[in-house]
Amino acid sequence: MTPRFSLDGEPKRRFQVVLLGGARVGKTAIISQFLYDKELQSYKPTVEELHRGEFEIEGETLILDLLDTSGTHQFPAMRELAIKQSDAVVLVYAINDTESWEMLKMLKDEIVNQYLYYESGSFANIYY
Ligand SMILES: Nc1nc2c(ncn2[C@@H]2O[C@H](COP(=O)(O)OP(=O)(O)O)[C@@H](O)[C@H]2O)c(=O)[nH]1
Ligand SMILES: [Mg+2]
Repeated sequence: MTPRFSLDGEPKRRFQVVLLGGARVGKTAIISQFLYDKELQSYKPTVEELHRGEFEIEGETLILDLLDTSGTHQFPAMRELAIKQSDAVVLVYAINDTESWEMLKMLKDEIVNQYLYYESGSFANIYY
């Protein structure tokens, strides 16, 4: 939802992805494995944490910020802001937790409504 170019016309170098989903579905574990190659040993509830990764792509250094959230226990206003400030949303559920799948439907509707609200219907990049 954030612009692709900065004000001076330079291509964007920082992208933010937010992970949303129920509690204990593995959001923090995904970030930990992806950025640090580490498996989580013990469970510690997340409030909100930003993890930064830097990647060299075609000679350019790009920054990928991964925003870890506490999922649905978060205040709706916090979630709304996190979605608004991110370029993409990753919805996470646990395959052994039916409720966490049901929760994604609610989150998906929230995200779609928010995009439609801010972009007045012009937002077309919604993939399932
Ligand atoms: N067996 C298994 N355990 C996982 C997996 N992903 C996360 N866990 C464990 O599930 C617990 C909750 O994971 P966490 O990433 O903290 O969940 P979050 O609340 O969504 O951030 C932790 O103890 C993890 O080690 C997985 O893919 N397989
Ligand atoms: Mg967590």
